[in-house]
Amino acid sequence: MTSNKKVLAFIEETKALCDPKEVVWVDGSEEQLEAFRKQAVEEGILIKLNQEKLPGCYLHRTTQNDVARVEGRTYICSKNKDDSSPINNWMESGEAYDMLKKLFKGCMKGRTLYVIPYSMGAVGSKFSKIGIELTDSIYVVLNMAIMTRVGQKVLDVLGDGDFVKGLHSYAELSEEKRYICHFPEDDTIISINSNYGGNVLLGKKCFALRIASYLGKTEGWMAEHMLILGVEYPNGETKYIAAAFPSACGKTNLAMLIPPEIYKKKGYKVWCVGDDIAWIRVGEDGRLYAVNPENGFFGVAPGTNEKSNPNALHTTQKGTIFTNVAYNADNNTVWWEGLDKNPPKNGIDWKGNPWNGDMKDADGKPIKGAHPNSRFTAPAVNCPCLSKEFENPNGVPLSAIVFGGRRAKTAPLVYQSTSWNNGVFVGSSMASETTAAATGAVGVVRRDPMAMRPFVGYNMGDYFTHWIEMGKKVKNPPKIFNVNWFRTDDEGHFIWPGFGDNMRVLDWILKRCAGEVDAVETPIGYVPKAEDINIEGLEGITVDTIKGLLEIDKDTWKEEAEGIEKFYGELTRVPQELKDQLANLKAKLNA
Ligand code: GTP
Ligand code: SPV
Ligand code: MN
Repeated sequence: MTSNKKVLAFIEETKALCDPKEVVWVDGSEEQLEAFRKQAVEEGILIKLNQEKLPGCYLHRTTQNDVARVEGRTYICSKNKDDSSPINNWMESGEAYDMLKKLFKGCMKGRTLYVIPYSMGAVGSKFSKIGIELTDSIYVVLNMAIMTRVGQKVLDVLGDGDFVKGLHSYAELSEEKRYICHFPEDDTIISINSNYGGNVLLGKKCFALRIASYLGKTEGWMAEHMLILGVEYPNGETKYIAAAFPSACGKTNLAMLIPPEIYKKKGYKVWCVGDDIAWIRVGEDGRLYAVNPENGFFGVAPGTNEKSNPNALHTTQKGTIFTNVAYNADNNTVWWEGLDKNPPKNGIDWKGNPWNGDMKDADGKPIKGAHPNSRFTAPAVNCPCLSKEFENPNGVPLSAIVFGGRRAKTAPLVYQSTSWNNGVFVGSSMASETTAAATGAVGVVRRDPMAMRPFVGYNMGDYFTHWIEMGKKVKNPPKIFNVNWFRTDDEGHFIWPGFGDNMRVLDWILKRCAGEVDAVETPIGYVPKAEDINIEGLEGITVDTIKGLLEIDKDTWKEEAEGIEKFYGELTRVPQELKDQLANLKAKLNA
């Protein structure tokens, strides 16, 4: 498969340490993948679903203690502690290698070691990066084959070159011995005792964000937790937007948005370039260009339906692996909360227990059929709104960068920053309510700078400085905005309809970028005039509703500024530019 000595040495070392019974190279051919699927079904790892309704689709259930990213057990390992962040877990590299070696010793006895050569980004593009993941999990192999470009073609491009090393074993799936360790200084990722998503599909958060953010800092580009979408105008011109929202805060939904009727009628279309990760560089024309390094979507299943996200639903109808959703034994299909009003009568929940859609636990609470963080792994090519620029190695030029999170109060529907550095400040001070995408409490507000808190591979203060430095390199920087789809009324209901109607906010954002609409200056930035948000055809929303959604309460924002100051105090190396921005915000709020 390859004569790359570093790849061969990596495999030999791993064989000696983990003691697998055999080594199998993933060549990327459909025949081999089909054989893997068959084997996974025989071993009870996958359930083959109804091939008429869901061709090529399978269901997998994880163990119950392994259903989300584990931030508490995710480490950045480096020589010096301050090259990580006080808000991330750190281990000294040498110590981490020693600990991991003990855990990996003999862990693959009797198992197959799979070698997955994969490319993040189009194979052979000068901006793409190559990884080799060694794993004992056939589930990881089949998911990586959807999420990334895998196989011989990647080795051919790699030649004698360098790559990011990834070593994974599900070992004993022990929670106490679960570790996801990153060594940015060595281009290495080591993961053990999990078999779930972001913990084990090492090309995704581990490489494309944690390792890549460090590479970006060193090489002068950016790896960001952002969707990328294109808005096509009736005249055929397309403008691109990248948006960073924390996990389970609406990236996949926004990326695949279908415009409301009034926009569709005029000829507006939205195209998806990516739903989770953007690698961003300065183009020759002085603009920022973004590519999506992934090849598939690892999306949240619950809440996905024909109305909220028909494009995502359509994307999952073939060649998809569902993880931890409910099973319908009557027709051999899958179901999740929010899919439709017809849960299976004769079903099995994500834990593997009989389930009929109407069951309560000992406390009288409804038992869910699907885990709240259940997901689909679906090929990008299935997506009806996939951008024709998806494979473009140079990426798409960004008109706007958007930050956002889940805030029941505080953040208005949308506002624009006043400059690049002010936009970096807005991103750095983002906060959002936690979700089921990571283990731990749900609904707690925490600071999540640029939606990267769990994903920066180095010191957060240095990461902010890198953003400021990048701003100096772009002649025509994108404008930076913040959105919040999640403001609630007194009863806790979302006020803004969201989903497709978010197009109305994107419309304002792009008009601002083109200098076509005015705005109101406030202490936090530029807010729309309420009548400039198009509400034509929206039931139950008036200009007054929009006024409410755009309201900025000074006292709440004074508290917010305190919160930002406290957060900066928890970090090290926060650049002076951002401290100045904070002082400026406080002065304006007190004026
Ligand atoms: P990750 O894949 O974990 O990074 O999540 P994501 O950011 O892609 O979030 P996703 O689009 O999967 O949405 C997560 C949850 O938010 C789902 O339950 C959606 O139904 C809900 N959601 C998404 N967009 C909106 C919106 O505009 N309004 C409201 N109210 N909910 C939304
Ligand atoms: C996220 O949590 O942001 C995800 C899922 O996209 S995972 O791949 O598990 O990180
Ligand atoms: Mn997503």
